[in-house]
Amino acid sequence: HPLVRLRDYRAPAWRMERVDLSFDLDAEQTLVEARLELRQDPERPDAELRLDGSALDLLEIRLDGRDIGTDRYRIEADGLVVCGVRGSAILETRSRIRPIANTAMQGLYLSGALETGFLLSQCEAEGFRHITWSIDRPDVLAPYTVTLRADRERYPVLLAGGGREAAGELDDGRHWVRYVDPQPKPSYLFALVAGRLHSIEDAYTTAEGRRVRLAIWAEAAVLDRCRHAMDCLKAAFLWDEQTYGRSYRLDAFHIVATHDFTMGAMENTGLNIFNSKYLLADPLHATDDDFRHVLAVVGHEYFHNWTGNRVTCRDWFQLSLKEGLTVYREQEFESDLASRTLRRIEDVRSLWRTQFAEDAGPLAHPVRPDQYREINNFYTTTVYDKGAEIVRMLATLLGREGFRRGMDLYFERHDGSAVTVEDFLAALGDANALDLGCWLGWYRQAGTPVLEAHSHYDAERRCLELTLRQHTAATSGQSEKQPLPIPVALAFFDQRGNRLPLQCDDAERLRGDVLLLEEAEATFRFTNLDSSPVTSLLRGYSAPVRLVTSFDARGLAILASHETDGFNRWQAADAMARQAFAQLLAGERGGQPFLEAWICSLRASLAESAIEPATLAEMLTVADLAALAEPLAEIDPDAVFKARLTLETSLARALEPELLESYAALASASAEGTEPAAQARRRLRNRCLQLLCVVDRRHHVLAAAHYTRASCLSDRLGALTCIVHSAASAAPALLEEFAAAYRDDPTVMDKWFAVQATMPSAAALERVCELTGHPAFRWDNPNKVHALLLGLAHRNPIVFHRLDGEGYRFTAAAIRKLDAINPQVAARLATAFGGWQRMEPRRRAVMREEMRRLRTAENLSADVADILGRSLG
Ligand code: DPP
Ligand code: ZN
Repeated sequence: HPLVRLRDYRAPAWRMERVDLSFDLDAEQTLVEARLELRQDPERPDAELRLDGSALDLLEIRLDGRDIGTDRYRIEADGLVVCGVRGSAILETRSRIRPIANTAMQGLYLSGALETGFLLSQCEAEGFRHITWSIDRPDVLAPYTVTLRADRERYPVLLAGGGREAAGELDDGRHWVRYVDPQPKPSYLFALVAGRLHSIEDAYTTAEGRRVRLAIWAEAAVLDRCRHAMDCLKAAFLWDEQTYGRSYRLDAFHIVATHDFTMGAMENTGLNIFNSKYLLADPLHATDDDFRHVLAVVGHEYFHNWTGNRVTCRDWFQLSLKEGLTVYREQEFESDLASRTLRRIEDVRSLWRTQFAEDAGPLAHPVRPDQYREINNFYTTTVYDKGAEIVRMLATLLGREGFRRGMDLYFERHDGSAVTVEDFLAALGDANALDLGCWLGWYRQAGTPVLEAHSHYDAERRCLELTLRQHTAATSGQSEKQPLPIPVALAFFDQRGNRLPLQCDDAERLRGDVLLLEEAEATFRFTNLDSSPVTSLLRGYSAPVRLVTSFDARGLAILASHETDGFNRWQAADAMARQAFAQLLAGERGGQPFLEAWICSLRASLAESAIEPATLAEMLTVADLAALAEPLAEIDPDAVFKARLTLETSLARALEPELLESYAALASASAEGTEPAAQARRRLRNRCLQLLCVVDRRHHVLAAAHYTRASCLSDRLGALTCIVHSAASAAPALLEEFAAAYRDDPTVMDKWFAVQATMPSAAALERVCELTGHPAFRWDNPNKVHALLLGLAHRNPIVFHRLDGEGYRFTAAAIRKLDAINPQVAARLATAFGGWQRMEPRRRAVMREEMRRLRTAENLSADVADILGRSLG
């Protein structure tokens, strides 16, 4: 694929002003008629009319109502050029596509078996060109009329975005339905679904007085599991009205669940399509985490209605404009409805282990990339999660009301158009009489800024000088880095854990509890402090930076017990654990002040009645291997594993009686409902059980009983994980029993695969290899591949990085096999090699060799070639 550059952007020479589509649907072959009303930019009279399209079998083509011959058009690899057209044109095409052969799942494809499955589409980012000829770019918006025709028996339900306008029967057992979506939209938001689906229905009356029909569609067998999603959907409608004053403006909102989806979900206007794992939830088939993920993703896709659909992106470089912003909105939605602290801890954990790693490796790119070869490879944690962090910082800077004013102006100015990150910053700035120009740096600059903090207390003058310094290391293609605006939320505590005043000499720069660092280095003086305070920095994780400071065990222990910001309380405990880990890794002998302080704090927290159980559960969860390895200059996975095991075992051993006591005290949690408080208690109880299983095999009996008595999947899976991951003798039998019980449940079987893929033992590789032949495993199903193969490559470092290289070879072979089926998924798997440069030399060499070999494979997709090319540099 050619390189596409942001700086080469030009507005389209031709636009589609209306799109009329009609489909004769069938899994084996579908006929697509497209009628496009096209208009040329009068400033560019010489621009040829070029339409995007690939793998389309063109049957007929008419220009302004007349057939045209091959002398008037030519078909290229990925497009169709019509010659000699000026001003305006009506182009009609008729083409044939083969949904059943579409294993890449972009465009129109089949979910499930030929006889029983259903047809659905996925168009973001460039899937529409696999359905018909069009101008397939996000800055071309048009109203759509869509007519669907199909056999009534085989495809009783026919859905598309917009309002259902008419329907009827055809004489040969077929029927038709017509949808009109009058609100201009880009082609990536087009969607259709056809098949035997069933729905649950509800309604929501908006603040603007519109009654919206809500429907969730799924296979009959799982319909009951859609209730939670329906509740979440109504909550999302309400939340966006209350928080942003934004209502839905169409008459119907449909969601369809499928097991066969490359992404998590898709926000098509009026017809969202969801991966089942983010939609279906009941206590027997979904974990508590699943319940929260459904809430978050249903919210996310709904919020795209305003941030993404009504205001869309000018080009794909601006992807974070909709994704970063919508992830931020989703985070706040979940935080308001469930646990704010838990969501924040989870987001930051994932940012550290995944985004920081991406930003430190050869695949690093700015939140707004400046070039790409394959846009599908830019649906990354950087674009999504770092993008969300930028929006969060802006919201912190502007305050609740200022941010809302800015968003109001953004919607007011840009509803119905395709815009850029600059437009977003301008709206937020203009609404608050601020120039936010320097914030563009966060979108343009790759790499994680390091924030160094040093403080000096002057007892005589009762003041503290805090020096903050920032720098960002060079990343590939970007050697010069600028200082960025960094909001640092902070608090001071005394030795007994009481809050101390926060009075800054430079009052201008302290707003509430937030200091804004704008330059490479600045020193701030805080006064009126009777003693040297314990400083709590980056409260709520106010900026996505790597904090470097001289930690002391005493200070961290005070924060881990007394910080009133739940996130920073957790962060203090995590920092102690990381310091202890570093000492263990370095093989330091003698006293272990951090380890002791950490255990002591957790013992006290376990005894505390006021602490939120979810926060406590997270404090008891040691960072995973990837998160612990991430800050290291050179990684030896076996050494990291060993040090982590020692750390966790030390904790579990020291707290065994307390863990047993808490476990027993929380006994009733299993049978409680799914509201956040009950979920949090179960989380804590499962956490206690996991630590107990680490410390002593005696406790496997407890885990076995936990499994048997479980009245929800969270507990059952929690127990299964404990047993399998601690290699208890009961593991094989229990795994078999679990598989027999959930054989027909794809979403639960995914978890069964994942538990085995993440077994902390080198032998997991042979097991995973064997599981690729299990009847429930399918190479053509992205969820199965995620659970088993990405589970191993991305979430099981000691197996992926086996010193004998077998983990790499197995994964490389899997990439080759998958690439022929679904290149997007294969490319995701290939990013596991992205961290090669920081591995110790032996593994580094093998990884590079494996990538080089893979690169020479025949028929490599553009997706995988792009990842390998950038990884190797
Ligand atoms: N469907 C994906 C998401 O919502 C891409 N837009 O993030
Ligand atoms: Zn999204």
